[in-house]
Amino acid sequence: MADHTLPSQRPAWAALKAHYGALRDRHLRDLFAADPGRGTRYTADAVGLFLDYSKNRATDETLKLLFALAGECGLKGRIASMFSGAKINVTEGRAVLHTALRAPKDAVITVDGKNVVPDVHAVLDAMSAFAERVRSGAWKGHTGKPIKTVVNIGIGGSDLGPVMANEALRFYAKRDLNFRFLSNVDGTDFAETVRDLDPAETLFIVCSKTFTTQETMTNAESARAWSLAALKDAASVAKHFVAVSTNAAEVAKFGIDTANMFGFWDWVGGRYSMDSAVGLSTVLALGGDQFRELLAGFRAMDEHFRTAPLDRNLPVIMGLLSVWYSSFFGAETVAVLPYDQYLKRFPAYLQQLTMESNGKRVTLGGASVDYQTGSVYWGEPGTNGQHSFYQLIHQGTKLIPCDFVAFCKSLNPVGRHHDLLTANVFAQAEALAFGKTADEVRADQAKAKKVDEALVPHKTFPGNRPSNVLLVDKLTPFALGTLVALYEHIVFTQGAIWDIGSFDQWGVELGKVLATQIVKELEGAPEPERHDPSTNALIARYRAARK
Ligand code: G6Q
Repeated sequence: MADHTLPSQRPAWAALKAHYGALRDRHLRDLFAADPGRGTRYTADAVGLFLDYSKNRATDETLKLLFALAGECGLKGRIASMFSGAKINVTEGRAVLHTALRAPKDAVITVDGKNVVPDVHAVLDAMSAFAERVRSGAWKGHTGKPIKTVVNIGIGGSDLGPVMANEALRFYAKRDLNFRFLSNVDGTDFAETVRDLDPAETLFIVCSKTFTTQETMTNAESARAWSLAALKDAASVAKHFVAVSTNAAEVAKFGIDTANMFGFWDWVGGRYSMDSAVGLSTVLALGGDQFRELLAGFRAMDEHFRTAPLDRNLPVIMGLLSVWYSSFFGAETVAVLPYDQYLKRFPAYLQQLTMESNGKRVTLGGASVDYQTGSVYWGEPGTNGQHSFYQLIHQGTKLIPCDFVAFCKSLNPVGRHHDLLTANVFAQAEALAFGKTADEVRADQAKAKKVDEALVPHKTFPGNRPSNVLLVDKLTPFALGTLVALYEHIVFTQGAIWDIGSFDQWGVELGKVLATQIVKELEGAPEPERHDPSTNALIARYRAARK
């Protein structure tokens, strides 16, 4: 029998609550003054990522209690369970094995008695071979021209990872192949995506695990019509459309040759799928070898997460600290601030990974939680964000823990740019933690001979705002793999402590069902009102406007 004791009923939780009372009013300035060694002691280094977590509102006692909570919640056992292929996605009765997508060829991971690793590698090999043909120009479109533009049609987990990876690894990509990503059911997305493309040189990847998602299938059908209008031959579909899916029957029905279908499995969740066949656009951009480098990065972090002691385990440390802020300090958000322009879509990618996974209000056993769970993850690349929302993080009334991601080396060294960029990371983390006291403001004023007491409160920075700094040598496919896997396992750690199901997403269902009904009411003959008064009135107004 699974133990469904609420984590809030566990001894370590009670101890943390008491400890929170004692620590709440202690300032990071005092914590550093009392323990200068924390600046180098509260660090961890693994698989090329260096984590400085010293600017967190935590002490040795906090960490001891958090690790005790992890022990009481069975974190280690849960990690082992995930890696073993156990069906830990209980509400869907599925294994959670994105880690198998990057397992080495000789690994054995069984689901329902079958080793899944050979199938993973067979798909990888097929993707690499296909990518090689497209990249070399050997794959020809219907009129004999090579492919110039690849359009990935997908949404959610079948879009956000590929988009993020396309941006993040652009430096390594084949530049004469263009990539576009079509996701929104808004016709504008379709129109703007294809407006200047030549159908004879365009390859569509219809990327959908289920091959039934309304947005993706609507876009795919419009793309097929657009392509056929120019190429005028049903046989052209096989040259200009390939599929990424688990649903061969629907793929064939659409007219795609199932020889050009790249499969994956029900044990890969959408938001954990960028390193499965969903990454086909990434393989096309990078080639098979560099995609394997990305997978090696994921795998290195997997091994670290699975084997490192909890107190040196990056995802565990970061996951536990985020629980500390969310469930004890009541912090509602986490800002992820990558100081690398290539990572501009990383926060958007993490939004889905974190919030679809841990936006849950009942435990695995179905009991309502009595603590805060998943945080709102958000962010923008630095330094742009500094000139926008950082004000609120520094001087607003909300506590917003920040994750800074920085690189020691730039992929595009230009003059002093990189030192300036990196100076800003360190400066922001320092300012957030230590702030500026009223006396320091007064001293500045005295020095400048511009004493103005009225301005002092406005210019005071309270500080005591926590952050992590992740420092990486440089952004490579391997490094990106480690970073994504880091956050996957942070999410896992949080979910394990909160005892919630991180791998289902029932919350997206209701809106989908209602939309399917409402679209009929928008397009068909008038029907009797069947919704609440607000929805009925909106439907009537839209119908009247469309007449
Ligand atoms: C991810 C979600 C969701 C999913 C999309 C696309 O974890 O389940 O974002 O990826 O709804 O689904 P399909 O790939 O089936 O089209």
